[in-house]
Amino acid sequence: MIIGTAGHIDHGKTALVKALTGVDADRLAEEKKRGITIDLGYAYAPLPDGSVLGFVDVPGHERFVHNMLAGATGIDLVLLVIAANEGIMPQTIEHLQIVDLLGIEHGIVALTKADLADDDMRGLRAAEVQMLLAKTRLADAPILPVSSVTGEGIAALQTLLSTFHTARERASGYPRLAIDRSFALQGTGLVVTGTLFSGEVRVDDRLMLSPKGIELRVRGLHAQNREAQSASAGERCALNITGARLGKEDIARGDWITAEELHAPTSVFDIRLKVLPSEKKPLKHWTPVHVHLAAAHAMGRIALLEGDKLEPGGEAFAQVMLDAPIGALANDRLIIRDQSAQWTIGGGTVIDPFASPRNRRKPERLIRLDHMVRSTEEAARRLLDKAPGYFEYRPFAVAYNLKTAEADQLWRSADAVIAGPLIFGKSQWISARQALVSTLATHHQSAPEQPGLQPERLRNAMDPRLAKEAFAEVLAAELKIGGVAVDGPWLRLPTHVVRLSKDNELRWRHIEQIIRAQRFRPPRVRDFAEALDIAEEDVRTLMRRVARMGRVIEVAHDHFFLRETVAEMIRIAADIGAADPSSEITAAAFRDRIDSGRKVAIQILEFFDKQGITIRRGDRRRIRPDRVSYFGEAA
Ligand SMILES: Nc1nc2c(ncn2[C@@H]2O[C@H](COP(=O)(O)OP(=O)(O)O)[C@@H](O)[C@H]2O)c(=O)[nH]1
Ligand SMILES: [Mg+2]
Repeated sequence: MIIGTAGHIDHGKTALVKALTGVDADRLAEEKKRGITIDLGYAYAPLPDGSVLGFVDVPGHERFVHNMLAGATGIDLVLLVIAANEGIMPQTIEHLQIVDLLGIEHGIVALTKADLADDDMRGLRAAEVQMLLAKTRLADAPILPVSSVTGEGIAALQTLLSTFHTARERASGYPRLAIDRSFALQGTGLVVTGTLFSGEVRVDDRLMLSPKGIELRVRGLHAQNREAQSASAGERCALNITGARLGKEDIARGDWITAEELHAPTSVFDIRLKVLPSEKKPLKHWTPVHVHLAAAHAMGRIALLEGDKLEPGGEAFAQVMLDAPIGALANDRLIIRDQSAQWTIGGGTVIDPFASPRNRRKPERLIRLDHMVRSTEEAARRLLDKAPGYFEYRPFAVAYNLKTAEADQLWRSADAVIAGPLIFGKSQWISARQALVSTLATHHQSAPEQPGLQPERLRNAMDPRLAKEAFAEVLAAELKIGGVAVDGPWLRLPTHVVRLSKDNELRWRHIEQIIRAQRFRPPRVRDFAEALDIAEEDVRTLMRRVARMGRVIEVAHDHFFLRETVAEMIRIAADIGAADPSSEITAAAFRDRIDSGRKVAIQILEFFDKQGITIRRGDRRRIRPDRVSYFGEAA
């Protein structure tokens, strides 16, 4: 278990840690000289049962709240120190607010310097403290008078601490350690210390310095101040690390050491934000702030997602936009302080670590965030059950720090369908596929002359409309089982054949008779338009439709031949070639055989060239025997 001190400067935090552990946590020369704590201090106390209590001693001066914050994340229990002679002071309140915003649930209040207070004073302090704690998570925290000078209450406090055993929520998942200190040791090399937030670290593990993304290996480790082969979530660790591209200057407080899988730097993330009730003014949209997350500290802005301001004591979804990326995952706690780093505005919990400023205030986005403000299982279930019913599963697994096996287990129990990079709720998947097929069916019914719909048109016609990636997966699944067929650029149901409308069917029958009778010399579109007294454009559209049905071929512009006539003309060309000593097909011979004009004969031969039925070199043209039945059987 890790215990952190909190409280106003000079109230006896460091003296109390020394009384409990024998260790003077003020380690810097300047700290010793000035008698104040500036940076974090660490101390350990072995317990009779063999376990070890770890202490993080923090500075109480308002100027060093950023250091206090780096120490306060990752603690299990807060030792709130209040001097009995002075009582509640500004940083007592700020530290308590921070601890409460960080979600730390266990605490003990040490009324220090008890030797300087009589019974009346102690009673008064205890009453004041109870009032202060009343609205926080620590409302029921025990209050204990202690003195580091006389030793009063120290043994009682030790006993109380040893009875606290808190279980870590995140023993599972990949390892993630928040670095609060780094240094180089002669003969050992690089050492980092910090709290392991999740998972396990073992000697020889290959991990990553994040967000910088530098690979490293664990050469050795200490857990709770003892040499060990492995450390688990909730323990303070010192890791001896090495990496080909890793130098001391690469490592800073606030960096993470993580499994490669969790290395996912982010500078835009959505949070559930609480503004402290003690704030004087509402928090405005786009306020510049300092953001503290685990041991990291960054500058950025707060975009409010619900309304343009958030009243003191209020809570809402917000988006954090940082100047530089950090490592943040779902459920991480963060504290925001004002731009000049003078006071704490509020804090919150990361909901979606990989957000985007695009459409951030859209209702769908807020609903999605609302689904995600829950346990991992519940979030997954809601995202899969409720519209749109699909999401990218890899970022989700990273956000919630799920190992592959843990994620697979979750998807199995949610009865979900994995499709490419997406995961769909079963019923959402089924209904999306049905919607795609039925949308096509509806289209065919209302437009029997159309060959089908192009993919993007189909996507837009669907209700509800799927996002592009989701549509692609649903379509791929239908194509695979043959639920949908492709015709060039068109999608259609496999049963769909282009049919002419009644009017067009009548017109076509009339035209067909003429084309058939004229055989090698069919009239052109313009001729039919005149004969039938309809617009040229309408004849052209009709003929193209009939062409798509495979009944006629547009040999030259606006000049359609029956399919079987084209097949017959290919046979004629083949005959000419066969009869010629050098297999040559001349335009003159071809014209004679089809009894047509020279211009038309040449157009037909050029059409054959384009289709690869004949090959033309210079003036010589030959048939390709393998293409003779390209247009089917002759009449
Ligand atoms: N009389 C008395 N003085 C104390 C006690 N604990 C600490 N002090 C003194 O208070 C001053 C500040 O103590 P320190 O532990 O550095 O406070 P911190 O700033 O909260 O870490 C020092 O001069 C200590 O000697 C106590 O229990 N009784
Ligand atoms: Mg101190």
